[in-house]
Amino acid sequence: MREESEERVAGGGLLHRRALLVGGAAAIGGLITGVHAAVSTRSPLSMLTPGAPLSGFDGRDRSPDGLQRIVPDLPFAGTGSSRTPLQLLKGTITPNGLHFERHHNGIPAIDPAAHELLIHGLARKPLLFRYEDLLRYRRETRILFIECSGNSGGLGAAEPLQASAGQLNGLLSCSEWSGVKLSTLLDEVGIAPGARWIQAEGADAAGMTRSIPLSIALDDAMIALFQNGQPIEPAQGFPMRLLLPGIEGNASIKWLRRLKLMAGPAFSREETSKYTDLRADGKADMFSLRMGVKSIILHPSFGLDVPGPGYYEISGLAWSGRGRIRKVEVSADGGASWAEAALEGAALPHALTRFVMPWRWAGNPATLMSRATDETGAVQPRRDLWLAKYGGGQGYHSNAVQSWRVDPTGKVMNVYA
Ligand SMILES: Nc1nc2c(c(=O)[nH]1)N[C@H]1C(S)=C(S)[C@@H](COP(=O)(O)O)O[C@H]1N2
Ligand SMILES: [Mo]
Repeated sequence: MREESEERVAGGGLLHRRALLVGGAAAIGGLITGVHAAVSTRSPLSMLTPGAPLSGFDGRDRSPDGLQRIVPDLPFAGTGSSRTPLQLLKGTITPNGLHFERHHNGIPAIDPAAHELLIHGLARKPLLFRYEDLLRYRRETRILFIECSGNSGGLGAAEPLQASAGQLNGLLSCSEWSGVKLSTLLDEVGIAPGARWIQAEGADAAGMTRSIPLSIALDDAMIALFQNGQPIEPAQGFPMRLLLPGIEGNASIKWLRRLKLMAGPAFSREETSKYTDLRADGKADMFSLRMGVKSIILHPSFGLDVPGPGYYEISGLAWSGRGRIRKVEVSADGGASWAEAALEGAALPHALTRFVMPWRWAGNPATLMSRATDETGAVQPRRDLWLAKYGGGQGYHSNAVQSWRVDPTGKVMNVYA
């Protein structure tokens, strides 16, 4: 696509918007990437030393309004996770300073001018892309959630944990992400015959690697560069991360430096020893990548008690790795009866959707539950049915219904109903 195919639509150099479809500035303004990779996979410094520890709020301990990530006491500063205080937020977007974090060896400090993304393996023409190259490609912008597959793993505990909704479920955040479609870059390198998987590697000291099927990479995978309008945060993978809509967070490799086209998966640590699902029959499922349909009630919830009988709005979030939320039902009698909640705003695919249910509380003990259904018809399972599918200790992909008990004083507790 060069000048001959450009169509002027008005004076002063305006071009038909069709020009955007062919790849943006990178394609029209002349290919500025296309440095043929002199395949050097020498590890950058950021891979050789542990990175910085979990952030507080924007690196500070506490914001004036008390909003901060939920940060645990950890024996090792660089590995672990902080959580989004979901119960204190409205709407569906997570402010950048409150995005949950999961680092396996800290946050690397990466100079965007020195960072390169290599795409190689079963590629016709392996290429290195600099950050500034990627900025020139046609961008897409999507609102997407990221959920760690270890989120809500505490639901498997023998006794219900008494902790806030964010503490229990806050390995979940949702942002507006802008970046380059991975399929655009794969088009440029040219996929060689036999390529079926892509192995992605981060430039952190964990050298995180995950394999994803090529079908996902070609469908809706993105190289994210912006998070809610700003360059993505260091904690979220600055200068670039892989972002796989609806897929378990672990596979969205941060500080992305390498994508290798392969015939099969790499069977890395994170897809064999970790992030597999032990079934009740003793076998383990690997590559169970898509997150299930799920919802949580955030208000009322543990720590957000009900002051006294009266009118309230039960509110929470629902989402699914398989697309849009179709409906959310709420029960106030422990699952004996259910009714459909209102959805706030449009239900976007692979994004958080807020639900609201009006509630007149008479002051009797009440057990609140929510149950989401997605556009494929999948329904969030009951806890006992979910547990029955798995062997002991399973903590990944927990999407079972959670219950809050409101006692006559209005105190809210986590219960197994
Ligand atoms: N390079 C790299 N990518 C990574 C990780 C990591 O430790 N290193 N953690 C993964 C895990 S387990 C999750 S859940 C998500 C978390 O993304 P976030 O920290 O932006 O919330 O990043 C994934 N990508
Ligand atoms: Mo994770």
